[in-house]
Amino acid sequence: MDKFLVKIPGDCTAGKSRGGNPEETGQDKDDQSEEEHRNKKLKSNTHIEGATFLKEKPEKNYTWKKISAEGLDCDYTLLFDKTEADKIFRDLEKEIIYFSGDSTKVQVYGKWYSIPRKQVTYGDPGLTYTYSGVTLSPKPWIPVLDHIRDCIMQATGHRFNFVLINRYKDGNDHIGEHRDDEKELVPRSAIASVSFGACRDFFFRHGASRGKKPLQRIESVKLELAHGSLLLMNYPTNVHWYHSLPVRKKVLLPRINLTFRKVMNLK
Ligand SMILES: O=C(O)CCC(=O)C(=O)O
Ligand SMILES: [Mn+2]
Repeated sequence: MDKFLVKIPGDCTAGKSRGGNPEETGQDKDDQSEEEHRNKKLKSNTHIEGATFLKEKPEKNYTWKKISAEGLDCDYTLLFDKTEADKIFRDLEKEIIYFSGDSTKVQVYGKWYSIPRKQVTYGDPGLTYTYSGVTLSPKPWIPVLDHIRDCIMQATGHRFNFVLINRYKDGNDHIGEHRDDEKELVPRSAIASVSFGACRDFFFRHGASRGKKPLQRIESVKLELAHGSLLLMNYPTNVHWYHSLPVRKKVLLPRINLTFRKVMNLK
């Protein structure tokens, strides 16, 4: 398989770099109120809420790397420095309670399998998410997830109402090739993928390049998702490209990935 490695700031070996302008990412907004929020945020970091003046956290500058290919549009940055990422990782390990029992199985071609990782969803009340034949109801938001969600909002202008969390105990745990194309997702919405713990390889493969006799030879895209990183998958990435986190026997440490999504209430 032909691959190319996208060199990204703060990858598994590199140091952390900051600076730059989040406006340069050029991501589309699918919601006008988000756009307004972002414009307001840029004009001033002080706002009025009721009669109280609240000082928002100082704006951070992020160094964004654009990752693009035919039908693939992603933005990558280090969202948290090492100290903060370490603290969040510890909090997640303490606070997140993963699904057990039937919710830990997926259906593939009619057969049920245990997933090779732990999984759970958190989100706004009333939402549900069907993933590989399993309908997942979210647990209510908790402070550590609110904090990550707020930081994503600050960095990207996107507000998410749902998060799917995957915990990979070591390099044997993995996720197979798939697209995030569930019917509950708001059409054309971005997905924000935040990672903590072990740095892992992450692959994108174009749909036309899959299978024994691919229709086209489009180079795969390989990323390394670092501790504290954010990968923003913009439309139409998940229409054309499949992604996976393969087994890496040499990885001995755990990793937690959170994919923040905009989910519709289909009831
Ligand atoms: O662990 C990752 O980086 C990817 C997780 C993922 O693709 C998913 O939850 O849909
Ligand atoms: Mn996915």
